[in-house]
Amino acid sequence: MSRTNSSGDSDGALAAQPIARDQLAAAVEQVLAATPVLDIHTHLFPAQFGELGLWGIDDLLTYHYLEAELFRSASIRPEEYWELNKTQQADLVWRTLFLENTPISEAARGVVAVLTSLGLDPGSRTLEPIREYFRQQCIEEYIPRVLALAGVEAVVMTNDPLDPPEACLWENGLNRDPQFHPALRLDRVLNEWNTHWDRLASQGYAVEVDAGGRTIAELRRFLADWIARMHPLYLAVSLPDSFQFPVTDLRTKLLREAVLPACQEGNLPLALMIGVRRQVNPALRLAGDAAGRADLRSLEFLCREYPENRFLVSVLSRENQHELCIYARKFRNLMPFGCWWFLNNPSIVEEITRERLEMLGTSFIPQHSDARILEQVIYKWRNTRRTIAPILTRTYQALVDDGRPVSADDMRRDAERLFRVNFQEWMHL
Ligand code: RAT
Ligand code: ZN
Repeated sequence: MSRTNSSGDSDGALAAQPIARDQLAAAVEQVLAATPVLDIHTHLFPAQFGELGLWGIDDLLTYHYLEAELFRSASIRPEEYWELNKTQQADLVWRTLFLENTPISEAARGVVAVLTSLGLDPGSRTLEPIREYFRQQCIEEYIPRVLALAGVEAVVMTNDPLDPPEACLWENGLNRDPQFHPALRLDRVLNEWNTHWDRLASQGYAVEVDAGGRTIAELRRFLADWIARMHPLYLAVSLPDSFQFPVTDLRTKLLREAVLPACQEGNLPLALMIGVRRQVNPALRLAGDAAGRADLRSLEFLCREYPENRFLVSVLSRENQHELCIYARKFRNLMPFGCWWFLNNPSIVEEITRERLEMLGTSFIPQHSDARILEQVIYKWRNTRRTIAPILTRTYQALVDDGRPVSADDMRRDAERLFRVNFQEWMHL
């Protein structure tokens, strides 16, 4: 969006005029609707990734957020559910959460919003007409259409070099899709070394289970090779609530001696997603993870002792949010982002976003979608805009009441920082 358009200076002058207090809400909504998003963490893939990319009604309904809800409202046991094929699973989720119950949870309402925005009937008794719609879509054309509907200009993927099908695609060479930026995910390296070091070995790196011998040099070589192959925007890892750094453990060694130097060398940020308690109920598979409060003094140490590194940070526990803002005020190499996973509900997004605006102005990244299924960007970004609009409006109203008028230009600059520019500048894009 430019300040002036074909009608020239007068529009530019108008955009710089104070907006009347009672017009602020409408103006904020307009600006947020018109500001495209750069979605900095998703699990989406472009068409050329084939079956790794999830989309359509059956994937939407078997999203793990909904599976967790299914087991609360249906009598089926997880073991029985996993025996069903995907169509049967989706039918069961639909019947249970959308027909026998009112779909009011955030994840269920999201499916309703997606169907509505695609012109489909969210009250359909059967999924067949909905499935028929998705069968007719050509994925290459459908992806940009969905992103446009969501007001998303591009997304960042989650790319795992130790996932064999994905690694194989990268090794065979991929055409870069400008709407899908890579991010090199290191969970298997940093959290599951014991069970994954041999995958590095099978890619030709002389690493050892106890990280002895040439492991560190070889891990550096592995990272350098994958950075050269993927051109990721950042390296990333999710970490447990028990994460401590530095301590005498393998993760500290791998982070300190390989990952942090690799980030420095490539001038790449490291995204830390802290506070997940993986598999508290393994029977639920992907839906079996939980959250816990972390000790953010480890983050303080990282930001202070590694001033040349940049850290994009999301914390999963609601209780950690305030400290995260405080640390962001101390360390400019720390960029808080998103209201992650269990936090991505309007009530909590509102609380966190208000806190961040109050403490950090517009110098943070308010949200990422974490979409796993393509169409989720539609509802996740719609809900984000809907939640943030009144918060920004109240903020501007307070500013006006305190004597500083607010213009459309101000709003646009703020929205662009929040939805795109903070990330782009952080990435040195
Ligand atoms: O939000 C989610 O879908 C989680 O399952 C995780 O993927 C989490 O976002 C992560 O990236 O680890
Ligand atoms: Zn994620």
